[in-house]
Amino acid sequence: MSGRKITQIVLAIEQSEGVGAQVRRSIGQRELKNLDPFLLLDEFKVSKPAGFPDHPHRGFETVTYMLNGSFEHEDFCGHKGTINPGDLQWMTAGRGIVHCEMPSSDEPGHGLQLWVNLKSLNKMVAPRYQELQSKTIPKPSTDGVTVAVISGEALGSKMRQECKETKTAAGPAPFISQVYTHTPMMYLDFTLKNGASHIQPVPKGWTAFIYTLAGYVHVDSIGCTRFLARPLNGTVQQRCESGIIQHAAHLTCLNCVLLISCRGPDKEKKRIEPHHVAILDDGENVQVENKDHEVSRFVLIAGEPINEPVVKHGPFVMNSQEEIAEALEDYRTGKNGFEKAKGWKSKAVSSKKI
Ligand code: FJE
Ligand code: FE
Repeated sequence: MSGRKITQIVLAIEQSEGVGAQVRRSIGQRELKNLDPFLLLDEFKVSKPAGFPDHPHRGFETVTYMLNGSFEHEDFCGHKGTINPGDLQWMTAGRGIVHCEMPSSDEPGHGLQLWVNLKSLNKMVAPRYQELQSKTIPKPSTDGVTVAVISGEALGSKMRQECKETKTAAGPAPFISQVYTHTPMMYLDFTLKNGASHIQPVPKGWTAFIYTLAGYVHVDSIGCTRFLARPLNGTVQQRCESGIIQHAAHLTCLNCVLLISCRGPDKEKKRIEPHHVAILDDGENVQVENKDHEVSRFVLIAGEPINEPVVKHGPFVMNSQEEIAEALEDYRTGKNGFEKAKGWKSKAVSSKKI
């Protein structure tokens, strides 16, 4: 059994998106663009009247997971609903969706939005929604480890045994997610109490990462190349404890960051702080451990690489420049899936909520 190790840790940088909204972007920021099949991961915390008014998507799926507060959505086909804490919306944009995503609670809407690529064959499928309410998401728990199983399977054999013993298992195993994903994927939301440790199987060959929400989590790392992204107006607050700084460079991205990579000892456990993404190397499983007093909360996301060219232009993600030009033209003229886009305005926008 080979355990996966961290190869890179990157801080999610806060930036403005939509209208007046702030997101912490991890996957999709400059240092993390090639994480096939993942295109973007934003941790959003958005209060009214800010939000993400009418915008299109084509060629991928958006997965919106609410942590706190609520979001309302509405699309150009009249599909609408509310995503409440613990609920999840798995939206396959396919050939085209135009929609509006706005906070609907008085407290800020706080959650994660992941963009998962679709392979060429599926880019133009009909749009589809899978909406999971928190109460339908399995949340097995054992030895201080609780997992919300959004996609994939966790604590499988152990829970299966326990269910049998207590004769509570009726029908399909309750800890396997009911989500259908075009791209084979795992999406697990972990809560680890102090001292809890867990070994999670992750299919070999899949791209995998951890994104931390609260507390700290320890994970094995290889002589880790560590990218510390910090605003330039402050000094670098953190250094690779025992590492040698190999390279330091200013990046000319929008909100200028300082990038440092360094090598540490060849085998050690790294402590990951909140709002960081930790990229894992290949292997059959990953060991996660909470050695601190605070409760540790993080998501573990993995997926099978698509291995096709990726051409991204804002909300359109296709395989070539030509297909991007087609998407822009289809959206502009209301063709090939964007028929209902012509003249459509969400209620939120037309009633000038924003
Ligand atoms: C988008 C700019 C955007 N992150 N997190 C450009 F802001 C968006 C967009 C979002 C988004 C929405 C939610 Cl609910 C949460 C997000 C970006 O809607 F799609 C493009 N193209
Ligand atoms: Fe959207």
